[in-house]
Amino acid sequence: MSSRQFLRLEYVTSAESRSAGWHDVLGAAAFDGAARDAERALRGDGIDVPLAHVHAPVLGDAREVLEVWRIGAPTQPGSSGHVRYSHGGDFLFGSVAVHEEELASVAGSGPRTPLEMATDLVYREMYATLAAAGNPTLIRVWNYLPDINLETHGLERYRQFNTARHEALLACGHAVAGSVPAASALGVAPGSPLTLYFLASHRAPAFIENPRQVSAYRYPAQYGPRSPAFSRATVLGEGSEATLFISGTASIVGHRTLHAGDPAAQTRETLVNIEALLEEAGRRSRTAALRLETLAYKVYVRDPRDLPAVRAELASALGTGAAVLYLKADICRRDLAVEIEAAGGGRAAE
Ligand code: 3EB
Repeated sequence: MSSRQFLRLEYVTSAESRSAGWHDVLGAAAFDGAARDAERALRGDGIDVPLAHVHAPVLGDAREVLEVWRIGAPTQPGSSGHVRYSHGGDFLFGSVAVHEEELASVAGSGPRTPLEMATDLVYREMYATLAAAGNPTLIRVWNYLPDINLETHGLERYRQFNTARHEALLACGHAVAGSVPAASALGVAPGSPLTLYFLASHRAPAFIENPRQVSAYRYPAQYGPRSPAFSRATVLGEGSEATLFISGTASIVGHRTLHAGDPAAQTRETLVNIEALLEEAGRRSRTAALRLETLAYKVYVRDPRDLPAVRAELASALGTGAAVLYLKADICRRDLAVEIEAAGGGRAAE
């Protein structure tokens, strides 16, 4: 086994990923219409790599519609329930998708909504996968669900999701505050399945909170009956080997939304939040190598008409060289127009 493994994130086309080879790809996510292409490329090459299909349209002129995670070491695929996963070196990547209608027909669904049942199922299957793999620590989870802001059964669907996630974590014996993974939760195309992908590591990360924000797991009850169980960021490793995972970050200070109706100002506030997380993560992982320019970004924009304003703010903060993928997705609060996540580290710039 090589002495030091790295986790590298790239946004590429499936042709680019194919020419780089699949041998050390731990997992990938495909956006919008890219999934079929990617699936065909993988099958054509006889490759078994977990591929999450995220039903969010790519905005702007990007052709890079595959998010690829490489580890620089061989990987071993597997599956468990609805989860497809790959294990390699210190890392595990998994992908799982479940249609709520699949579960709605289950007899005696009781007091739970279809989304709550789907969330319960995917979280339990994710934790079962991790338990069977020797219990690596969950460091990053991406959650995509349709109609995130729609109210059904008397509760907004994002809040239903939070309720079920919180209860599944407790049921599986996991913390719901403190040592919880970094995460994103976004609304995707109506009719698409609840889709998760996740990264876990046999090395424990540091869990990072933002001093400008109330921890999401301490949000007051006005945001829903169960608080969202995620950390603002996690960081693996130290010094030049640190890899940072920044959760979906928005224009929230304390627990309140700022700049409702002003996407440019929301983008600036979000970048201030990300800089605060970089400073915290740098302190915790003893490095100055984590900088805005060394990260790769996913930017979720609710209304595509806001793209020029959002993009202008990012260009002025990051320059034009940074890797940024823009996606159309609904943010989990109606008054939020934009949400930004990021990942990378010293090695990402290589
Ligand atoms: C926020 O700060 C914005 O529920 O997993 C960001 C990242 C948000 C993750 C989640 C929600 C989640 O509260 C929303």
